[in-house]
Amino acid sequence: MSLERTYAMIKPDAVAAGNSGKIIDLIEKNGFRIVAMKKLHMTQQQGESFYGVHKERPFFKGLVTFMTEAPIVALVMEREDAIAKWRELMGATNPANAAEGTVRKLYATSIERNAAHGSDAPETAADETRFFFSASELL
Ligand code: IDP
Ligand code: MG
Repeated sequence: MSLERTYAMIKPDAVAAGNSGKIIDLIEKNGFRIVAMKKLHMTQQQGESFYGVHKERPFFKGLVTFMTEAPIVALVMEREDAIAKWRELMGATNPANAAEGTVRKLYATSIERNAAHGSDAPETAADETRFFFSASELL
């Protein structure tokens, strides 16, 4: 058993609705240790680059507009099996399919405005962490 880190975001919809604190509480109650956290407003360039893997998808433009409309909370967090456990706690991308008690079931309002982001693999977790945090900010 070893500790793993993942990168998470509380998306603009959930921050604007005043749900950041409740989501951070869920994160801590589920055994994650917060390694780094900051609130920031993504630029258009950051949004396009962060979601570059989706640039050919029909929802890309709307997704970048959404993610840059207002501040997000960016987090790095640690526990055993953190990547899979955070994706489980977030719930399905479409809140209509998200399990009871998950972040997206509780706080998402659509497949786009779905409250949270989580890395999907160790490589993306490392890349996404580096995208927003310097090594000295990981505590
Ligand atoms: P994930 O966030 O559950 O990993 P991805 O497929 O990586 O889901 O999609 C990234 C983000 O793009 C989603 O969280 C959501 O905000 C948005 N998105 C995904 N699919 C759709 C869609 O069909 N319509 C609109 N937005 C979408
Ligand atoms: Mg994804």
